[in-house]
Amino acid sequence: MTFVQVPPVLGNEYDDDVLLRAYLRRTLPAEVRAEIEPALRELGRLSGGPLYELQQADRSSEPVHVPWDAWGNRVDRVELTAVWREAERLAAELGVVATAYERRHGRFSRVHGFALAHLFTPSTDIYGCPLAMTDGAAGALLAAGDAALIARAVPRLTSRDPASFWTSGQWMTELPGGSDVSGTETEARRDGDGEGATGSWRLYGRKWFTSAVSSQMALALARPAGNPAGSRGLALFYVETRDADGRPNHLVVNRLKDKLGTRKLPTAELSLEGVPALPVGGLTGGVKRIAPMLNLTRTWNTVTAASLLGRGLRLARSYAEKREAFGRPLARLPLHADTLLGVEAEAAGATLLAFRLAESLGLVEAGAGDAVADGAGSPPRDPADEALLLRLLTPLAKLTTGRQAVAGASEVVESFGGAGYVEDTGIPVLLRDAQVLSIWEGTTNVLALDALKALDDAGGIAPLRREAVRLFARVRDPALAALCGQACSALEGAERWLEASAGSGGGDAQQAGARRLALQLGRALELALLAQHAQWALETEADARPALLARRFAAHGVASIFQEEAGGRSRAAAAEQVPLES
Ligand code: MFK
Repeated sequence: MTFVQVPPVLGNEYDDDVLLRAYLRRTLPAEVRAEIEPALRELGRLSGGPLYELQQADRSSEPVHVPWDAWGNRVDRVELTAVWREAERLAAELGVVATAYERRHGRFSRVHGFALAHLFTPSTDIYGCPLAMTDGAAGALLAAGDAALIARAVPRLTSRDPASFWTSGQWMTELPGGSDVSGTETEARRDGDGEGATGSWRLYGRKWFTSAVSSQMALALARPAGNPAGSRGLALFYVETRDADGRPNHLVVNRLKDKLGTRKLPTAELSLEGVPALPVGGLTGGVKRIAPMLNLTRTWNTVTAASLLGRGLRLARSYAEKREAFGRPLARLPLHADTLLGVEAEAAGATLLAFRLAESLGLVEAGAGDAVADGAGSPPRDPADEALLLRLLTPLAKLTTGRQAVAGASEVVESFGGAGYVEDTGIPVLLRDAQVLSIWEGTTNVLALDALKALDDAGGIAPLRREAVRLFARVRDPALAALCGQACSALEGAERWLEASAGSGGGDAQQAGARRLALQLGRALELALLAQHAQWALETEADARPALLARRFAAHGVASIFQEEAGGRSRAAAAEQVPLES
């Protein structure tokens, strides 16, 4: 019989996610884990089974923009793919967004919500994008404190009933810029009576990238007529995309974007032709008011990067177990096994950082201290310090994991050989979709600059140093302690560089090094988290694999900045190593 290849298969995506399960055993109180585990396991079954099958069967379909109906009416309908229609219903029923707002498990509610998202996202064709926006919109509206807007939108955004569940879009990017929104041309004009921030407004302008146009509402940046130029003159507005009769609400969908990846996601170009809008929180300071949304979507981006890496890895391992070459399954070929170990180490670092970010968000939102600590015996966390840490972790985690996802997805595709390059295996999409994670919601460079600002506000890296000390507190294994030393050197090197570059005027030199500084901080944190987790796994479960992953991650390198660039006198202690992303 002619030889045929065996396709990769997935099992229960929760049961097979060894790291996620170990992390939850380590960090969640037993009663919380017992309560949430059945739903996670059921989602794991769906994600590795029926949803994955539907995703493969629906592989080549894409959303369709229907501008006109048969009778000449402008309808701007977007017909979604089968996976997206299913994902919309399931996301509501499973409470992928709602969980964090219901707070049934206090400070653990964010870890719970993101564990759901982690399992849900890889099998739903980037439906995580509207969910991220929905979470972000609920967060931004709650932070702005407008009672009427909160009452209208938040119950819908956090509903578990598919019939009343709303998703939100985010309308920022315009032709003058996506990273730099200061040139925003959309104008807000007062509509009828009202003074100050009260009363209705209408928006006029063109939005160049809006995600996702199928949403029922959006938060948009616009410049109230008469406001000054620049980003300070922008305000944040709430809009509903359809009128009471379900027609486009004074907006036109010009076209859907023809993108490299995330092709199931209907990203649109819009013309706003007097969309009714309500100011969120005031008539200036729009960037500051949309920041909670940006930070939440960046957190989703981080979790998604870890999820896609894990999914790619499980597919690659499944294939490697069965595909034979040179007389053995690929998994038994030392070089193939070593290559996948490298991806696993990066995925593990990304996953632990993503969930540390989720922990931090949960702690800050619950306004709680951390009396129980994290199961690894580390000292408790101080709530005030946690808020500073969260502000720093958000851009660092997003940019670090975004680059890891792209590099890791490329390696996964390559591990399939030619099959990974052929569309109907369903593998190439992993790489195409991963590429967006380092672009949208702030590119690596924009987030590196955001991290610089956050470091400035926090007075330096002290919150990160305190976190590292906390993580290292119980690491006793000599090999793991050496890794902690490497992470520590990288943090100290970063600190010296920051001080030296500030001392020599900051400015261009600091900006030029910002990306490498941020990656060094992000990777140092990942290494510290890997070492902490590995110590716990050795002691509690006699499992040596996390220690192997930590060593492998460290061997890829952590440091990437040099003191000389900032005018400093000494080289960063660990700067001789080149990081994976360079
Ligand atoms: C499944 C995955 C989910 C992801 C789905 C995503 C799909 C969405 C498609 C898109 O990509 S939408 C477009 C995304 N666009 C961006 O993310 C914008 C990227 N650019 C930035 O983030 C720039 O840093 C920024 C536009 C915010 C800079 O604008 P400005 O006007 O120069 O802001 P500035 O002066 O730095 O900050 C203004 C205020 O906001 C300051 O506060 P003060 O007024 O009190 O000084 C800042 O501290 C505050 N701020 C800015 N960024 C913040 C923040 N506060 C907290 N967190 C932040 N991240």
